[in-house]
Amino acid sequence: MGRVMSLFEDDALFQGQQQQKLCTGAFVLRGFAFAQAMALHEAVSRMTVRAPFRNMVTPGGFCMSVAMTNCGSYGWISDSIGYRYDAIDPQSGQPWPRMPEIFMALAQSAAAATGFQKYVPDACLINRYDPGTRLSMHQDMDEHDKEAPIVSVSLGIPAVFLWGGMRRQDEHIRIPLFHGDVVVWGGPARFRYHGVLPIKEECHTLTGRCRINLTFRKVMDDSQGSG
Ligand code: MD3
Ligand code: FE
Repeated sequence: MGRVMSLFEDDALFQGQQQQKLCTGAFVLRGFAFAQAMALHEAVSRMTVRAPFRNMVTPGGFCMSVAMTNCGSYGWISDSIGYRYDAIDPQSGQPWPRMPEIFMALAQSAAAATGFQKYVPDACLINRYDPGTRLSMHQDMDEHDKEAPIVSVSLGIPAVFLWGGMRRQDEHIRIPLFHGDVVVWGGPARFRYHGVLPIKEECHTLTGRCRINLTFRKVMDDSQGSG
């Protein structure tokens, strides 16, 4: 067992898949998306023709270093007014590209492998990290559905993920995330603070000099319908 592995509460095998349990509801599935990575990346390339990556501005007036876009019924946006989900891409005035079937299938199989059945995400935020970019510690609170997990998929060059507690000042651990890794964040784990350290300069055969992260979310809870 390496030092990183020893931080985990529990390691287990589920249908031959190495599964690291971070805490209740949070699981790292190493290489779960490896076989589909090229198809996922091609789907990202296609959707970014209509909805290009862009650097959004925070309500505090800062330009985010991570470039973002979305697909699905809703997309996460930030501007001078605040953070929210919207069905329309403000840059094009059009709905976000639809979620590709291969995205939905991967998110659902990762959720099912960690005990979250009937997961139907309605949003996928796509983050592009160029060398030196980072994501400061934050909580994901903008989704109306607080029960559904968030599923994240890492593609391309590696990142160091910071996994904290329920308060910003709580201790955090560092978790390396590599090409093909999938993480499922459900239950109480979903509201922990987290972030990404500045990305090191590296090159990956599929993505080049960047990391792409897909995060699947369920924005609307079932009582609200999908508009
Ligand atoms: C833990 N993205 O988009 S993915 C984000 O690597 C975000 O792009 C990071 O944090 C990235 O909001 C981390 C893993 C992740 C996503 C959502 C979470 C971890 C989470 C929500 C709650 C707890
Ligand atoms: Fe987040």
